[in-house]
Amino acid sequence: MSITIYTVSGAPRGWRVLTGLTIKQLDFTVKYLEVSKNELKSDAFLQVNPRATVPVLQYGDVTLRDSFAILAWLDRQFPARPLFGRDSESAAQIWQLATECSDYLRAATHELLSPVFSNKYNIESNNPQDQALINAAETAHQECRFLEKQLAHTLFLTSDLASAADAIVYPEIKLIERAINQHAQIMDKLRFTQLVNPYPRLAEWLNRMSELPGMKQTQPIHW
Ligand SMILES: N[C@@H](CCC(=O)N[C@@H](CS)C(=O)NCC(=O)O)C(=O)O
Repeated sequence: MSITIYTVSGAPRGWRVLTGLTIKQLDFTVKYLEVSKNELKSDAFLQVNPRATVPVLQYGDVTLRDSFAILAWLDRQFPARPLFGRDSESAAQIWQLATECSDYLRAATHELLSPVFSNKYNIESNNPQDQALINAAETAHQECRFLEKQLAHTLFLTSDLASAADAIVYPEIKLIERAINQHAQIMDKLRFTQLVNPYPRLAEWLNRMSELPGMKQTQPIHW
């Protein structure tokens, strides 16, 4: 039996799962769907996931949607290299950071990066939409500061081993890095000139994560 993941290239929640699988060093196949071709709403995919969202995991008779559910299932099904720690304390620390990221960092990067990637801003105009962008950037900075502190004593976010928390945060920071590289002017105005300054530990962590074996395979196909 093999693991198949349905996702959209660059979709952060799908990328969480690809990262989790890579941390666990499991083999998997990816089926990329295209939003522009309405493939999430196709009859075939709605049979797989009536919510029309990615990621979805298929493994034999098992079909699962939702990035957290998939990561939790993977950890029970394949206990080696645990994503949720080996004891109650570390499991709670990992869940805490993972759900915080899902609640706060995901929202902040979405608010910040959607207009940036689609060039929908005019930062000089002082219109309310751009004020929303400035606010989103400030929230993203707040979350980056939080993660920078989190990395003060450990190689990964909750310990010296990569966990589900790292899998969930990784796509968000990669997307911020991508925006810094591709949309330097606007990101510079939003005080994201580079990641390494003012977030040196976060930048180092990003490299450490990117260098895990197999991680390149998780990169969005169009990058
Ligand atoms: N709670 C779900 C949310 C899934 C979700 O919203 N995925 C996004 C991609 S990151 C999606 O499929 N969006 C397509 C849409 O909503 O039309 C999870 O964590 O997997």
